[in-house]
Amino acid sequence: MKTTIFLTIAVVLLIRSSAHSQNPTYILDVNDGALVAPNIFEFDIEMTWTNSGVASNFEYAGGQYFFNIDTAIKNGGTLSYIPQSSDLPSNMRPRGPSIFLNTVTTGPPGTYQLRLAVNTFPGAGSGFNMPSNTAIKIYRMRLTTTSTSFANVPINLNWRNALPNPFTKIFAYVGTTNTDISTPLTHSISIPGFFVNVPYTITTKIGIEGLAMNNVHLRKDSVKIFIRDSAPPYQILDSGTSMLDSVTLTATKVTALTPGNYYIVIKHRNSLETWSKPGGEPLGNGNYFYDFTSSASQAYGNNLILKGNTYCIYSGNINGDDIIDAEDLIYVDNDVYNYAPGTNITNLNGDQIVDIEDLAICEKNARALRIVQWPGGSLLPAGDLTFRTRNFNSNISKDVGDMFTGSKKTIVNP
Ligand SMILES: [Ca+2]
Ligand SMILES: [Ca+2]
Repeated sequence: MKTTIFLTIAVVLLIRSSAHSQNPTYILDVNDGALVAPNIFEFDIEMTWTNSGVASNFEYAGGQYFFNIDTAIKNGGTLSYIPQSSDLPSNMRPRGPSIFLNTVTTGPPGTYQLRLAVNTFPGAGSGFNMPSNTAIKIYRMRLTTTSTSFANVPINLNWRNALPNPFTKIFAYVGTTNTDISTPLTHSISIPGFFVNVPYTITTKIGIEGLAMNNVHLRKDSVKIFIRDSAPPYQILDSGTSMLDSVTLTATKVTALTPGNYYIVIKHRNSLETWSKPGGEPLGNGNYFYDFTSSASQAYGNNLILKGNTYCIYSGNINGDDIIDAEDLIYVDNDVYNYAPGTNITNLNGDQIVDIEDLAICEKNARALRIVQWPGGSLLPAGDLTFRTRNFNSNISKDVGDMFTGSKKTIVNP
């Protein structure tokens, strides 16, 4: 009997102790970094409650948030650190954003502190109830330099998590007690590489078979330049339309992608989509030049044709899919028959009319069944179709040996 009473008391104490002393746990993360201008960088500070069901609640009482960053990013200008949006009610937001130059006693030489001081504690019962497993934005912060751009060096953003003061601390009402629940091991920075990227220019030199004559183009034309991941599924990470100069044969694309290997992919309105050579190109270290005209091997699968001294991408892909075949040839043939003007997409050589010269280019490539060469194998990803010039009904068999007698295809989405 005595033992039973003792055990009962022990269990009751254990339950009471458990219910009242379990701290909430959380992840405090920096993410969604974005260079919104060459001299403006923004990022989110987010908190997520991670032990719902163990801790009965997470009543956020307040927090102070401190980072170190490399001073060199200011690029000769002066930095400012300004809060943007927050999910917290205004009285719960950290205050007094400021920048402090570290000394030998406060931090590593050559670093600034980014500071956000604690809010006024609201009192138990008046704190902010964190939802379970849902990221709450403490603040989106904006870092600006008065220089025209940041220096292209790593920002080296790191949490200040330990002495010397000041460092990051999080408080919650546990029961009714305002409690330091800080766990530096769950403070993270989730911005891959976390470089401040000054935009840089990719210049591509491109020959287009139909337009090329004596190593220049008969006229200017626009091309689309895609920057794609070098790893499967080779996602499009950036893209743009650029005018291709008829003399220099160059077109440019400005990007701020983080340093890494990427494929450069060219699409022209009536030519075959062409990828840069296997392995991808090391972008992100300043301006970059890529020459599709210097060698067949500059294109994935050597998918270029020499015209004069210029390697060119194949012309004659009228419907914008991944092959030059009878479907394309039928369109050129129809327009030749109708004396279509040079503004037509079937005009491959850029002169004033669709005629036998255009037909000859398309027929040569259709007979060879020129197809897009890329690292993923045969067919391009379905998503690429959104960039196609036209979509055609493909339910009609391709009759290579009898190209001129095929029936005209149905335009599904002209
Ligand atoms: Ca085609
Ligand atoms: Ca023509």
